Amino acid sequence: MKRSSTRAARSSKRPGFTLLELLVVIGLILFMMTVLVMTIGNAIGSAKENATRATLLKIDGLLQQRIDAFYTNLEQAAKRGEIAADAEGRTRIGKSFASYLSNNALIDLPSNLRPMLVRKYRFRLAFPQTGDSSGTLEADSPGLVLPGKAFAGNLPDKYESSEYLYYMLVQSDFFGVPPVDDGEFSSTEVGDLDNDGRPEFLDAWGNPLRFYRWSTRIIRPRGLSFAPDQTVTQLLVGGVPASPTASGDTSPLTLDPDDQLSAFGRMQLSRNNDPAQIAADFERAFHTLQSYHCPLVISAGRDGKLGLLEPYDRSGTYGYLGQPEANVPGTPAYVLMLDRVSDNITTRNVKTR
Ligand SMILES: [Ca+2]
Ligand SMILES: [Ca+2]
Repeated sequence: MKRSSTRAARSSKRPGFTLLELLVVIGLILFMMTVLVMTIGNAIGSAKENATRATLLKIDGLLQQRIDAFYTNLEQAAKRGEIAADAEGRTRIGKSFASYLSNNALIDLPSNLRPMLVRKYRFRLAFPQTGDSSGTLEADSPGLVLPGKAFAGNLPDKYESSEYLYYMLVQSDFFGVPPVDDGEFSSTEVGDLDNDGRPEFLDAWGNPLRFYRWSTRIIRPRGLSFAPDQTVTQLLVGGVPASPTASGDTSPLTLDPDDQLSAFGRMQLSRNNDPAQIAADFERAFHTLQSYHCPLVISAGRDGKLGLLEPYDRSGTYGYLGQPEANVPGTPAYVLMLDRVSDNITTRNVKTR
């Protein structure tokens, strides 16, 4: 009797699961669900990355076409003597830049270097990234008001450079290059998220792209007196040789493509002037001296965080040149900046990723 009751007790336990078995099963299910969710999440993430890459490649091609048109137009203007006249005549560029240089340093600028300033000034006007209409040299686009609401009273925002990019490619005739048909871009690539009547380009996560005309602070986040930051450069600007090929060679990152001999950068502009002040003035009007640059269109990537200051930022922080949020390697802020920047997709790393 005792024996059979033990057997019955045993057999009644058999069909059930022990607590341990249940926990193992629940654990397995949770693990599989996590893997599934991560896989789906990654697939969606990669699809968005690919879509953003496609948008950037398209924009890059159209932008390059307009940059080529700009330089062709410039060469023609130079042949007609307009560039030299512009430089010599101290018209727009002469007046504007000279007002930045104390003691009218432009007078001491050798005449062969003056056309370079005219080129940079015209490039600035042709490729605006902010819309300050105050008419000062800081204003990228004096007189240019985009279709849509007027600028008056509008504070610059993160949409602005992308709106200008859209205007350049889709809404304006650019040195003989006709505007692109707006059907070229899908409804997910273009939007007006800030409701100001001016469309902007978006990445696949719905964030505005950013446009930097000269990205010299990405190359030199600490300014002219420090060496270029190879880490940030490699992450965002592909296709630039990172270091000298032989000792004694100049790093390509320290060369202005408009001034391969660094004639302007090395020159003592005026005997009475402080070279550091002139470098600061040049950076305020154009970009960091003796630095590689290229136009850059950037998506903040999957995390939606740019890691760089905004293209409209001219508050002494060099956002308009792509200044990273932190610039001293080894600090926690720098590590955070690298993390934010590392998933960004740009027109210059899109092919290498
Ligand atoms: Ca808008
Ligand atoms: Ca990011």
